[in-house]
Order: sequence, then C-alpha cells, then structure tokens
Amino acid sequence: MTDKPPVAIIMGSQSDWATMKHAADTLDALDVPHKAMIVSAHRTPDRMVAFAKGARADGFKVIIAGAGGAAHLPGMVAALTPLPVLGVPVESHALKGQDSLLSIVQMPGGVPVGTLAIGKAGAVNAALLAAAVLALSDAALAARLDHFRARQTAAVAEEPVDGA
Ligand code: RP5
Repeated sequence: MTDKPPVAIIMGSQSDWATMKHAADTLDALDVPHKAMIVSAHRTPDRMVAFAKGARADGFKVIIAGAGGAAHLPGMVAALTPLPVLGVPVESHALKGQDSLLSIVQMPGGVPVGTLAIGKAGAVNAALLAAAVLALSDAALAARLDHFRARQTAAVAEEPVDGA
C-alpha cells in the first residue's frame, strides 16, 4: 500500500454517512486505507469537480460514491475521472431508495458506474468490490479477502434456531 489511501468514499450529504459508514467499516476490517468526504453534486459542485478531476493524481484507485434521491453524484464523478466508480444508492425517505437506484444505475453507455444494492448491503459490497479490485495487485489483501469469505462461510449455521 502507498501512504495515500487508495479508496475514496464520497457522499452527497452528512445524512448519507449512516449508510456509507458500512463501507468504511468493511474496508477497515480488511485493513484497506480510505478517506471519507462529503462531496455534493448540487450543493458543492465546485468541490465535486475539483475532487473528481484530481482523484487519480491524489493517489486514489477506486471511488465509492453514495447518494440519495436524484443521485447524480456517482455519474457526474464518473464523467470527470478515469478511475472506477462504484455507486451506492442511499435509501431515501420518499421513495425508499428506488429513486437513488434508478438515478445511479441508468447511466448511458460510455460512462460506467458500477451500481450496488440500496443501502447497507450496497455500501458493504462496494467496499468488498473495491478491495477485490485492489487485491488484483496486492497478494496480502487477496489473502485477507479469502479469510473474510472463509469466516463468513464458517459463521453460517447448518440449521436455524429460534430467537437468533
Ligand atoms: C442527496 O440528497 C444526498 O446524497 C442525500 O442522500 C439526499 C438528502 O440530503 P440531505 O437533505 O439529508 O442533506 O444529495
């Protein structure tokens, strides 16, 4: 690993952090350095452009972008950087994240955003995908990912119990 964190976790609002923290926690569990930032496409557009245009030079390798509602942040960032962008649809109050999901997933051909599930599962899986990308050139991280999977498998009981 370099001194600079390879994963950026950006989100449109402080209110997204409860969801996006699951991405941070998952990266922590895999010992993958990361930096979390609030970058809003509509409230801080200049910050978004500066971040996205400078992300590769800043040493980031993968960007995880979470947003809710009219969730244009992941697509806008993907338009401004060659780095892989993983989009996490944050669950909105009005439409339960369906709006976020469709906003992020329906990118026109040519500018991809790898779109995950709505909410916590999407944030966790975005982190696991980011780690898998980095593990292509990091054997120690690949081993940690293997251990993560093995622990997950070992934690699944063969039979259900009441009250678990
Ligand atoms: C989006 O608007 C954010 O990503 C957030 O999910 C949503 C609501 O933001 P707040 O009004 O809670 O700041 O930009």
